[in-house]
Amino acid sequence: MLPIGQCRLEARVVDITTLAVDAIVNAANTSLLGGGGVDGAIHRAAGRDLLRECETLGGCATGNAKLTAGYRLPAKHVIHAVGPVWGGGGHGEAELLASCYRRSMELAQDAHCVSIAFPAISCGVYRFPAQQAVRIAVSTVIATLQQAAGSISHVTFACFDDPMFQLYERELNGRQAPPSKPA
Ligand code: AR6
Repeated sequence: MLPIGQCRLEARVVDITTLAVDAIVNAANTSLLGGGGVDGAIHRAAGRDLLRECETLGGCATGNAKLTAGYRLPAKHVIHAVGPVWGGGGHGEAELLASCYRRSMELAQDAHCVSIAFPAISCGVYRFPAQQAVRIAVSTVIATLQQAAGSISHVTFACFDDPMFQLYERELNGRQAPPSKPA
């Protein structure tokens, strides 16, 4: 658990579809019409009405995000973010991934969300190297929180497995302020 101002950041091994937060982020594709991985799990859990709303959105560019309702999910909203497909690192992948986290935080703040949960966007089918992706996720969320005080007071990084959780833990712990020395 890492405090940044009034906000707490934490990593958990958890199925993101079970979280009763204000917004969960989906690792979507540009069609926004569903797929495998976390996208498939979110659409299955939310039900057909989520797809119906997504069909009205006209897709989404890589690096951007769009917000829908959560329907049958315990989460109030879904923020569909489109991460980059890893192509070796020379195609703006890092900046596009950072943009996903920034846009998702902006949309969540605009919707007055207090709590938000992210999956490891692009780290599955899109093959983004996990360690670099985790560094980008944590640093971008922290930068967003530091730039503008908003509604968000709890950020969860939802990890599907323990190796991913360990990467987030190391990244979050590495940013803890060192304990102050006694005078
Ligand atoms: N809860 C939390 N994390 C999960 C869950 C879950 N229920 N399911 C998977 N993960 P991926 P991408 C983790 O492939 O790489 C889809 O077909 C998973 O272990 O879901 O951004 C879309 O439609 C991994 O760490 O997303 C796109 O076409 C992370 O979520 C494409 O995949 C992301 O893996 C997007 O690929």
